[in-house]
Amino acid sequence: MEVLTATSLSSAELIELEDLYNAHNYHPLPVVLERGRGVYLWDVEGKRYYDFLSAYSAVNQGHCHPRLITALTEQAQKLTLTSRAFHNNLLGQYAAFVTAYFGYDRVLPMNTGVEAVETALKLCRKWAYQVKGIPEGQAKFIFVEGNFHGRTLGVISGSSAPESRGGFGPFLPGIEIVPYNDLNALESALRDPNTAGFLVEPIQGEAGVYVPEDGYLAGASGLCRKYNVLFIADEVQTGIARTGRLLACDHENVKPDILVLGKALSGGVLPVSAVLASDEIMLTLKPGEHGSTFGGNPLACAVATEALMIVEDEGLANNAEILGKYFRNRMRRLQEKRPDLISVVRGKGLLNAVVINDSEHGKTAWNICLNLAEKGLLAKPTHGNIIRFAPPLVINEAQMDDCCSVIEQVCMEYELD
Ligand code: IF1
Repeated sequence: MEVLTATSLSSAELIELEDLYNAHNYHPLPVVLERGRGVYLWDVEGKRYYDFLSAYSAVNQGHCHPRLITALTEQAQKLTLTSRAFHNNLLGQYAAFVTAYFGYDRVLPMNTGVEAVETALKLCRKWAYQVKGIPEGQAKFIFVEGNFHGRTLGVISGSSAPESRGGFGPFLPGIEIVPYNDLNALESALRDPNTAGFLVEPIQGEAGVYVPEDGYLAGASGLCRKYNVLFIADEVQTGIARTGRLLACDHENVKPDILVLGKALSGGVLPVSAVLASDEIMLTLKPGEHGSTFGGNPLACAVATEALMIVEDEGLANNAEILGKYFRNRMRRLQEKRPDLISVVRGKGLLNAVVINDSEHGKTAWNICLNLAEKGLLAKPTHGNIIRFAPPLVINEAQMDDCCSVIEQVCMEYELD
């Protein structure tokens, strides 16, 4: 079998190869990327783009951040994986660092975001039976409408999206779905004494960057405390400075009982996720009851430590806060000029979305993204007509100004049918 190496195949030829030999579980924009640095990506023809998706907020520190690549390559020369059958010299140091960084007693290291969410749910069940005293097998979770927590059978069991659940049944029992941003609905569900945990994204990313009203997170956290239910924050996409604070929960000074992190925890260099919680919760798990081959591997520890230090050293949360406001102001001025095209501009920090008035479900938004790509800016619609704009948090004012001008030009030129 001829081994494919870096070749001079064109974008079209590479897309054709993917189409022939890859599962068809995505519908990407017709762009084939080969290199990234900071806010920039280059395709195989050498065309440069601004990245306004950041791999769904995994590349907050910018593509191929030199400090991350150094941490990765130096550690890769020493030791990449031992499994947890033995100790390694970095896990203890990383655990001490990351628990202090976020203010928790303990961390359980995993790899992908959904593994961390599943881990949080398993922890919550253990706590429900051992600490809260819910009868074995009766523990209930509360999820919210419009949630996205990953693609495993466990979390799609709590999804309200037909495209996430269709054809994958039967599902996990014991999950009640309540409306997002509705404290009354949450409280009535919390009254069930068998409720163990409430899982929520502080801002709903995939649903279209839904920012709940001020006070929702604090209210939900207070209700969970009142009913002795664990508040589980899925900050896989909103965490690590994306929304203008280290965590989206920080905007309301809410401290989740269980914090779920992923994506930018490694700056997009390799899959690293984490669950953080108190001793009371975390120590309900005994040796052999949960784990992962790669969880807590020394390569991940080295990279994640550096990724978090970069967030602090480069003031990425503050940059996201300032340039996010700048972006929304420019987009709201654009909306005033094209109210026929743009219906809503919303977001927090550098997690933003522009909702397009779409006649055919998603055609206009898709065409706008194709035109943006033509002009060197990559963004992709979610749920048809919502364009998510989420650049790496290292973007500077000049680059943001340049990108806003591109978006304004494309939208002002766009002619609705
Ligand atoms: C895809 C969406 C975003 C997440 C939150 C957990 C996970 C994700 C809040 C699971 C992952 C990714 C998955 C990826 C595209 C992207 C995505 F469009 F799918 F929904 F960001 F909005 N919690 N989101 O956003 O993390 O297991 O993927 O590491 O599946 O297409 P993961």
